[in-house]
Amino acid sequence: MTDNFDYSFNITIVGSEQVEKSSIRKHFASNIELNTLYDPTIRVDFSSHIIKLDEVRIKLRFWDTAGSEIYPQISPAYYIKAHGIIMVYDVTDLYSFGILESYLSKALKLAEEKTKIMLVANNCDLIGNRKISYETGKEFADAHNLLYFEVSCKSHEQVEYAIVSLASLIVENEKRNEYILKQKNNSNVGSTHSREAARDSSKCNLL
Ligand SMILES: Nc1nc2c(ncn2[C@@H]2O[C@H](COP(=O)(O)OP(=O)(O)OP(=O)(O)O)[C@@H](O)[C@H]2O)c(=O)[nH]1
Ligand SMILES: [Mg+2]
Repeated sequence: MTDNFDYSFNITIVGSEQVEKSSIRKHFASNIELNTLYDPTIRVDFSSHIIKLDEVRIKLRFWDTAGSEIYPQISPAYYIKAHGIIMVYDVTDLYSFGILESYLSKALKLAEEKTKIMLVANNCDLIGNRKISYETGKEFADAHNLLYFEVSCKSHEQVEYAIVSLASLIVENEKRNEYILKQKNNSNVGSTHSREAARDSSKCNLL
C-alpha cells in the first residue's frame, strides 16, 4: 500500500499497567487473534495504520505508552502533539479506573483544546470478574465530555468501531477548522480588496 494520505493524526494511548493498551493497538492494525502472552511496553511503542473514511485517507500514528510506574513519566509531548488521546482501563481492575483522573488531568492540562479524548473500557469478555459497570464508566465519560466505548480484544468487540469513531471525530474537527480558516482568509482578502477599491475610487475622484 502506498503511503498517500490526506490527514495524519497522532493518537496517544495511556492507562495503567496491563490494561491492554498494546492489545488494542495491535488488534486494530491487524485484527489478529489476541496474543495471551503479556509483553509489557517499555516506555513507548509505535505503529501506524492508514484507514479510509468516505474517500478520505487518514494515517493514524499510535503512540502506545507504558503503564508501568517503573518507567519515568511519559514526555509531555505525547499529550501536546496528540490529535486524539485514548485512555484505557480494565473493567476487572478498580485501580485502573481510579487512576483515570490523573491521566485526564494531564491530558486536559497539556493537550490542545481541540484534542479529542476517548475512554475505553477493555476486558468486557471477563463478565464474572467485572468490577466497574457500564453505567459507572459512562458516567465518568459523560461528566468529562469524553467519547466512551466498552471493548474486548479477546472477543473482537468494538475495537475497530471505537478507533474509527475517534478518527472521524478528529477529521470532522479538522475540516471545520480548515473551513473557518478559509473563511477568515477570504474575509481578510475581501477587506484588502475593498481597501484597494476605496483607494482606487478616491484616485478617480481626485483626477
Ligand atoms: N481476557 C482478555 N485479556 C486481554 C484482552 N486484551 C488483552 N488481554 C491480555 O492482557 C494482557 C496485557 O495486555 P497488553 O496489551 O500488553 O497491556 P498494556 O496495557 O499494553 O500493558 P503495559 O504495556 O505494561 O502498560 C495480555 O496478556 C493480553 O493477552 C481482552 O480483551 N480480554
Ligand atoms: Mg503495552
